[in-house]
Amino acid sequence: MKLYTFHRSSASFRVRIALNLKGISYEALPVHLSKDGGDQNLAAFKKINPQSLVPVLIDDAGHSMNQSLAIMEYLEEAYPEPPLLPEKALDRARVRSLALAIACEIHPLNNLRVLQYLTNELSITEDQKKAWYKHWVEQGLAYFEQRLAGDRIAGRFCHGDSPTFADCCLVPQIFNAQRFECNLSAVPSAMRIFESCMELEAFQAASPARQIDAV
Ligand SMILES: N[C@@H](CCC(=O)N[C@@H](CS)C(=O)NCC(=O)O)C(=O)O
Repeated sequence: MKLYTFHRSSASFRVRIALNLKGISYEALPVHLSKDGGDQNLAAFKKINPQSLVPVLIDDAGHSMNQSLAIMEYLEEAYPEPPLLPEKALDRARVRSLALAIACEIHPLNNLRVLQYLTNELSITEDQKKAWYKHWVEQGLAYFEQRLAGDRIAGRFCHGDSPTFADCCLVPQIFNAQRFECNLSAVPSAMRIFESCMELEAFQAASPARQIDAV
């Protein structure tokens, strides 16, 4: 398999974790998002994903797919072991809901192109940009924390004792939150789970610093 990825891209990070947890080897094809206008905006990459976003996975048979959660669903169906979704329908809904709380409600507001638009088109300052970022991350993670505490599902990870899609989404979001110096003291359950995940090689190997395009 081949994965178009960027070391700091949290959506790519989710897929890297899922691939590693499932033991699927892949070739990383780095797309430099922040270099001179961004390689994602080059005509050559637009042919691969007209949305100009990573990740994009090319499977063994050459099929191309984008959207990290859709890629993870594909991996789950095509490579069911080990499962990254629980068995029961209700539990699967919970895990997907936690994953989407990050992928749909936090991440899109703080994506590179959104931050660039705020700076370049709306002329906000660096401090205002950081305030925007922190606001949406801290608010989104507070909701996530409430769900974790309220649902009272025991275990080392978001749902029991094995990692799921929810953990694949949580860990990259915490990395980004740390990079932007968000206050994480209000999310102790999320941080406990983050630490548990980071004990696993699958998560460590997927982290930005371990990627071939890390600088
Ligand atoms: N919903 C998409 C989001 C993909 C996405 O936003 N990728 C970011 C990196 S994390 C990107 O390529 N950004 C390029 C840009 O903003 O120009 C997914 O989950 O795959």
